[in-house]
Amino acid sequence: AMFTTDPTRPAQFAKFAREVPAWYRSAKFGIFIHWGAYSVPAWAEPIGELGTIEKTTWFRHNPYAEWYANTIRIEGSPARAHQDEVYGGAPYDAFLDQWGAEEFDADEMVALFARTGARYVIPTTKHHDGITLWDAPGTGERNTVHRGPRRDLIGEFARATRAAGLRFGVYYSGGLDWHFADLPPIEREDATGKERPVDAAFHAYAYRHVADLIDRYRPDVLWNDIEWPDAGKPAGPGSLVELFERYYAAVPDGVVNDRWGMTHWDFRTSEYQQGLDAEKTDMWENTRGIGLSFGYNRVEDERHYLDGPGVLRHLVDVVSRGGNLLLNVGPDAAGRLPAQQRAALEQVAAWMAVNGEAVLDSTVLPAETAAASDAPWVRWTRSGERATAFADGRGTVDLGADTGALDPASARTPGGTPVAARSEGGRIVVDLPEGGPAGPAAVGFALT
Ligand code: FUL
Repeated sequence: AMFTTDPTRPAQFAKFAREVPAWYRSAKFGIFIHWGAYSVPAWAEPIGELGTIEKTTWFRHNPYAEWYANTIRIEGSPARAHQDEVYGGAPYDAFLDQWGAEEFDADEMVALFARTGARYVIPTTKHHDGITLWDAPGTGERNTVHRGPRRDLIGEFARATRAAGLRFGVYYSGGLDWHFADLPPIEREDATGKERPVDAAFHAYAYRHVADLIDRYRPDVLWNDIEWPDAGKPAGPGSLVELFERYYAAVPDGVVNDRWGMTHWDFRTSEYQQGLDAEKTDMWENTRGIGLSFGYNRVEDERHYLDGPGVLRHLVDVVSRGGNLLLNVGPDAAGRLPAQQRAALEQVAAWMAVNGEAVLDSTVLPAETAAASDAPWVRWTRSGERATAFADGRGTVDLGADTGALDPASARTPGGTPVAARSEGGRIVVDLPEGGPAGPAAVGFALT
């Protein structure tokens, strides 16, 4: 079960099957950063979570602000009307020049990430708009080093992340590039070939980019998006097989995600409510924004954003089921984290300073020992010889365990303070304390 071998993968990728490196398996929490020219208009309709909305509606009213360059090309879409009204229908690339990043301080931003307990950080190096955040080969001037910010933003993130003691990964859109090929906008789900570049020329272009990212930044995670150009998949010189060889030679304990088509992966991914089948597999990562978008969306407010306790319930839920959470932030064009996102991360940081040891490096507690429930909201993790319950709410809460499995006398907070847990009819209950950092209450029990 520790191996990612899958018999349906093509033979040329079988040799990459390996144990998931321990650092990634136990990391549990990472931060994703979507930052681009789309952070200038920063506009989308916050209609709901991916996986809950029918696709034609989704694309026309796309809540992902980083999809702006696609949404404004859909005739009659509200985004097109917004672009016409506010920007006079200006070309998308004008946003690259308006993207100043003048307040961006990688060390300051990463310091907040580190305080949340996150173990890895992954910025977008090229999203679907094709603009690279480093001086990528073959992009000419269309990157952040030559236009807009005039900085190697990936280099700044990489240095700051590693200086803070965190792992550094890269996101790269190998499946979509709206600049490389002039293809129709995506309006429905069946984007295969017609809207997605699949040919040898795009493979060669994307290959050079990812190889350059590997050589320059030695990323601990290679997080490709959507797909990989089909022309690159057969074995041979300059193929995707060689790209993976190059990657593992450069970063032996690196990991790659599962969005390279049916080729190779170290872990599976789910996104909001989409792809939840991935969560039945051995190693998976859920990703979502704090709100309903990855790129900053100025339309969003507290109705769309999770607050700190909301983020923490999601983190604990994912971790209790064996996954990692890759929580996204979307800086504004100046390079600041929007206030609601910053506030949520500060609440996460305050809670994790006290309770993080029962989340990070934890494993799944067998359901025979204690069971999760939604009413009351209770989740469990295992850390060495301790089982920890996370419970939301106030007053007397049934933790879903009986006294035959766990001893209420052993109940402690993660900090070691005894908790008055007791038996009610053989079930362990606690009276949740008032106060303390906002977020689920954590109560640990000795495993014997
Ligand atoms: C999706 C992309 O289309 C979104 O814009 C975002 O990057 C997300 C993480 O992956 O597939």
